[in-house]
Amino acid sequence: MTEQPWWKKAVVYQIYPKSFNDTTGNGVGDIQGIIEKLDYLNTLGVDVLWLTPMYKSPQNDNGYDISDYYDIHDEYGTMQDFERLLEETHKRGMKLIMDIVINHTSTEHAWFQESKKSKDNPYRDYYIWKDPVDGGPPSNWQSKFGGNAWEYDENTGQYYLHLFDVTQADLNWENEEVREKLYEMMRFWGEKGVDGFRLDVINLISKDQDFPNDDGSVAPGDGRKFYTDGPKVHEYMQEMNREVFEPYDLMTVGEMSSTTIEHCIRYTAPERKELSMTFNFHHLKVDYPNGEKWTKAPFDFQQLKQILSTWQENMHKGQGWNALFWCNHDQPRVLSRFGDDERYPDKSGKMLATTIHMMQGTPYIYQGEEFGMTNPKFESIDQYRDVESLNAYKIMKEKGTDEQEILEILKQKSRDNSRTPVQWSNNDQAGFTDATPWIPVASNYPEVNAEKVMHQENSIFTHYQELIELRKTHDIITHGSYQWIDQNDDRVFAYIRQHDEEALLVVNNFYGENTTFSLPENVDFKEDPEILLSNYDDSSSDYRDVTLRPYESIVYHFP
Ligand code: TEU
Repeated sequence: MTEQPWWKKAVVYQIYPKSFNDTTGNGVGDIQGIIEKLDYLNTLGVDVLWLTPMYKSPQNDNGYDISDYYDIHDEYGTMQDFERLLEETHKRGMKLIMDIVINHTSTEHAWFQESKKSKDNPYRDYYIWKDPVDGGPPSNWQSKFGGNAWEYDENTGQYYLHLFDVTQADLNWENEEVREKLYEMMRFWGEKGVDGFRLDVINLISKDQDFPNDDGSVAPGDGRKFYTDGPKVHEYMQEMNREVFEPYDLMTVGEMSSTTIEHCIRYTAPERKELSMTFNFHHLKVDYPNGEKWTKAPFDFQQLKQILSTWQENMHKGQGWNALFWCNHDQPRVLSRFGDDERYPDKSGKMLATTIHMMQGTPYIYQGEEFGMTNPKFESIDQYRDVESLNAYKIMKEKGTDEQEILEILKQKSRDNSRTPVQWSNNDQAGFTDATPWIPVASNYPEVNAEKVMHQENSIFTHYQELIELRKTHDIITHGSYQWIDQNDDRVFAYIRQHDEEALLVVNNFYGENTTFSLPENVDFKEDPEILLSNYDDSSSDYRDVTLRPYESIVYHFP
C-alpha cells in the first residue's frame, strides 16, 4: 500500500474552549485551562485537538462571529498563551487544529464596518449587498437561525446577506481580493505552526449569483439549493489547497451543511487536492421528522443505520474520507440521544463509541463524551444561552406553542445540550470554575465526572482508550471495506470490515432489552474469531447466533 497520510490513523478531540476549563475565575473557560488538561488528553490517547474559534469576537454565536482573525478573544487569553498551548501540545506529541470561519465574519469586523459605510467604499464588495426587490428583501431565503437571511441597511438602502445570525455577514467569495486576504490570514496561522483547520460551513461559500427566490419545494424560502456545494466551491477548495493547505502540509476537515456523498468524494479524494475529510450531518437528522428540527421526536433507527452504512460504502468506493462523529457543540449529547443516559449510561455509551470507532474514517470525540456526559435537561428558558435556541424559542412562542412543549423540545434539541461546562470532578461547579459559569453545569456532575472514571476499571474512559489504541494496532480499521449485514434488524446494527483475508464483525444492540442476532447465510468466516472488544466481560464467542444483552456491543476479529 502506498504511504498513507498520518490523519487516517488519528483520533481527534474537540474542545469548546468556553466550556472546557476556567482558570481565571470569570466563569468562562480559557487557554490556560486547556494547557492544564493536556496531560489528561494525552492519557486518553487522542492525536489531535480541535479548538472551536478563539479569535476576537463579540460572541453572539460563541466565536463563530469573528471580528479579528489575527487576535485572541480576551476572555480566553493572549496570543502568547496560544503560542504556549501550541508548544505544550506539540511537546506531548499531539497536534492542534484551528477552527476557521470564512463563510462570514462578524458585522463588527473592520471589513464590514468599512463595507457598510457607503456603496463606493473599497470594502463594499467584500460582502453580498443587493438592492431591494419590490420594496422588500432580494430573495425569500431563510437564515439558519430563523427569519429572512437579508438584513436591510438604512444608511445605504441595500440589503446584506447573512445565512446565520444577523451579526454574521456572508463574505463575497466572488471577489478575488477577499479570497487573497483570507488565504493570507490562514497562512499566518500556518506560520505559527498549527497542524490544520476545521473549516466552518465551507460548502456554503459559493452562491448562485442570481440569488433567486426558492419555490419552497423543500421548505418555504429554504434557499439551500442555491448555495450548498455551490457552482465554484470545488474551484475555491483547490485554490485554497494550493495557496494554503499544501504549502503548510495541513490536515483539513470541512464542515458540510446538507451535502451529498458525490460532493464529499470530490472534496476528499486525494487526487482532487481539496480537503482531507468532511463532516456531514445526515445521520444526525434522524430525529427531525419531515426535516423539522424543532420537534420532540424519537430517532429512526433504521434510517440511522441506512445513512451511516451508505456513507461508509460509498466513500470507501470513491476513495473519499469521512470524519466519524456522534456529537459536537451544535448537537445534543449522544448518550441522551441514541443511548440510555439513565438506565444504561455505561453500556450504551461504550456501545455507541464502538459503533463509530470501528468504521472507516477519522473519529472525533467531543469533550466530555469520553466519560459519559449527558444533556443537562434544563427546566427553564433562563438556563439557555445559544442564539439559535433563543430564536427558536421566540419563533415557537409567536406561533402559539405552549411554553412547556417548547421547553421539552429544547431539552431534546438545543445546541446548549452539549455546551454545558465539562464535569471534571464532584467539586462545586463540577470543578470547571470558582465563579458562576456562563451557562449552568448539568446537575448530574456528582455521578458523572472525569475524576470518577479515572479511578474506575473498565470505565467508559478506558473503553475510549482501547478504541483509540485498536486503531493504531489494526490496519483493517483504517483500510478495510465496509458491509452492512443486519438486514433491517429492529434492534441490532451489525457490519463487517474486510481487508484481504482478515475481517472484523461488529455487532451492536441499540436497545435496553435482550435480543438475538443471526449472521446472514451468505456470510461466513473460516477461522474462529477472537473477541477484540466488548462492553460486557463475558460476551459470547458464538458469533453466528449471538444473544446480546442490553446495549451489548461485540467486535469479533477473524485474523
Ligand atoms: O454550524 C453550521 C450549521 O449549519 C449547523 O450545524 C448549525 O449550527 C445547525 O444546523 C443549526 O441548527 C457552524 C458552527 O458549527 C455553528 O456553531 C455556527 O453557529 C455556524 O456554523 C455559523 O458559523
